[in-house]
Amino acid sequence: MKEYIALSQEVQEAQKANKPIVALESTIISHGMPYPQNVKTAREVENIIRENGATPATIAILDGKIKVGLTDDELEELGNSDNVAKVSRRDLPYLVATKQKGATTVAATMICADLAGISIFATGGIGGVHRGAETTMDISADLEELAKTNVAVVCAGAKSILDLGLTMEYLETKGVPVIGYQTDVLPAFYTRTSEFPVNFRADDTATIAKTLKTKWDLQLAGGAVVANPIPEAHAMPEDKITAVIETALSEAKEKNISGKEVTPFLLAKVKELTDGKSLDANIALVKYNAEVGAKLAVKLAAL
Ligand code: PSU
Ligand code: MN
Repeated sequence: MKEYIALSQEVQEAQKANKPIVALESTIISHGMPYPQNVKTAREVENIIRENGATPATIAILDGKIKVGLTDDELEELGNSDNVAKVSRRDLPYLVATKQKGATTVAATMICADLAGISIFATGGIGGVHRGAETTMDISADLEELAKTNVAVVCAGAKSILDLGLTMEYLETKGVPVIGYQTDVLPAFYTRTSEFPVNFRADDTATIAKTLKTKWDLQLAGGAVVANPIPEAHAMPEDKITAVIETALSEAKEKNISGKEVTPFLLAKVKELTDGKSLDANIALVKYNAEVGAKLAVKLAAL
């Protein structure tokens, strides 16, 4: 295993000292935000995790290794190159074997975090069941990973580029708990609410930590979604974002976008159509997820 994984100095030290660690994905850096905001945000997110008592571990594929924790130079390299592959479960071995640059999705980040013994992961939003999936079968590998890999994902729910109702159904079938942090309903990324209730509400991170420990003690394999709404001050007007998403979806259809390109295409369109306002919201919610993720990791490590 050592031949494939390289832990940063900081992550190694945290592990030795039994300190809480929070995993971070890199698709959001390479395919979710433009340079240089992506690198700046990634650094700020790492610092928020440190300020809240945990150690950040940004995960990516570089030099034929799964890197768990990146140096400043590696972060820069990842955020400022245009030949970085989007890596999900199926892509991981090929990218490592051929020593290409890869940014990990939620699914791949969960796999790598688990290999490194990290069980809390903070990000923006998860992939899910796409609208029209009953004919396209476009269902993110993130959901299958949540079904089997023991990592909890702190996120702002999922964007309504997806079918949130079908996403909730899929998670239910796979036995993945969706825990609302201080919310009764699934947040929809840019907005704090959706019409779909979460499975459980928890108003403090201690309750979530205890639930996760119980799940894994009982050998109920798989992760959990910790759904944390975007802070009120940064939320976007619902009618505006709904209209933008409709436009993005119809353009994707017109252009016959398919496979792994669908999500990045929709994300970029939404950003373009909101004149960057969606980017501000995106940055704010990721930072808040990092804070809650760090607090949760601290609580879990204490159990
Ligand atoms: N949703 C977002 N922002 C993102 C992603 C999803 O709001 O950056 C990224 C994540 O890395 C997620 C991936 O794991 O897209 C899902 O891609 P797909 O739908 O192709 O599985
Ligand atoms: Mn897909």
